[in-house]
Amino acid sequence: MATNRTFTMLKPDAIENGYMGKIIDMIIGAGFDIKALKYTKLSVEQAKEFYAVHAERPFYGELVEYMSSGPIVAAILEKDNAVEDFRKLIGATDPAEAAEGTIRKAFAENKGRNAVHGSDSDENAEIEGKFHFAANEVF
Ligand code: DAT
Ligand code: MG
Repeated sequence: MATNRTFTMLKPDAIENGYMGKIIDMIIGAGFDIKALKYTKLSVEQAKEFYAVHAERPFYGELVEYMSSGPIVAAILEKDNAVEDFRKLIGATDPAEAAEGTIRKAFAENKGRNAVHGSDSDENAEIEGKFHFAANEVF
C-alpha cells in the first residue's frame, strides 16, 4: 500500500556548509509538508543501525563514521507520491550524475558527502521515521 510520507536527513556536510535553511526551503517549495523535524546527531551505534542494510558494502565504515561526525536534521515529509517525488527532488547518489534543479546537484560535495538522505520505499520511510521520532513528535 502506497503511503504519502517519506523520511529525510540533511547530512553533516549540508549543515557544515550552511545549507540547512536553503535545503528546507527547497523541500517546502517542492510541495512537501513537514510532519516532524529534529536537529540532532547520530551516535556511531545509531548510524550503524540506520545503515545496517549497507553493512556488507565497502564504504560502510566510512559512511557510519561520516554520518555520526556532526549534527544532522531529520524530518518526516508528506506529499502525494512522497517517496518517489522526494527521490526525484534529491537527485542521483553521486552529485556528478544528479540532474539540474536537484538538491544534490546544488548542495552535495561528492558521493559520500551528498547533502541529503531520502527513503527508498514506503516501508523504509516508516521504519526510518520511527527510528528518529516518537509518536508525539509527529504532527
Ligand atoms: P542513496 O543515498 O542515494 O539512497 P545508497 O542507498 O546507495 O544511496 O547509499 C547510501 C549512502 O551511502 C549514500 O547516500 C552515500 C553512501 N555511499 C553510497 N555509495 C557510496 C560510494 N561508492 N562511496 C562512498 N559512499 C557511498
Ligand atoms: Mg538509499
